[in-house]
Amino acid sequence: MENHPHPSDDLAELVGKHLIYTYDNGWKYEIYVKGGDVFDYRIHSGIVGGRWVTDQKAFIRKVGEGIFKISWDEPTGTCVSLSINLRTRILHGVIFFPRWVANDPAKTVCYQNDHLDLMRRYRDEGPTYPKEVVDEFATITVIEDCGAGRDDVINCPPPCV
Ligand code: FER
Repeated sequence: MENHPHPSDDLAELVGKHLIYTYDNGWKYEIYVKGGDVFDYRIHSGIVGGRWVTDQKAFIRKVGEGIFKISWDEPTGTCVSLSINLRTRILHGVIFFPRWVANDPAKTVCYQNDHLDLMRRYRDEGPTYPKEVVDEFATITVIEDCGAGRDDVINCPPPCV
């Protein structure tokens, strides 16, 4: 039994939200939280700008009032964990890129859902190490409540918002 309050089940404030944010290093990203364990995203700029993904499974947790974490492992082997504060509109992301992505990011720039086998092949070919860890804060510039389960929020490559 946990001996501390455990807010992780109440995702109502996050699910259905559409966010656009810009990292302090200039990289601009967009996510739509489609459900309690799934989201869509689009990358506007940065080393993998142009990449977009729908129905990515993730661990989504509430860790405080208005504060959430989304963590996942991509078919490419890139792992990401986002901490999102909806109240202060600040996000912190940690991205763990395998070496092959850091060396040649353009290989991952696509609508990933149409290339899942290729991404897994690249992942398995590697190299994986040394990982490139990117640890950055971002400013959330847009928070829009779209409601859960929509397929029309992120449905084309960037830029198209
Ligand atoms: C993010 C940082 C990185 C993000 C996605 C990634 C959806 C994914 C990068 C990749 O797969 O190459 O904030 O938000």
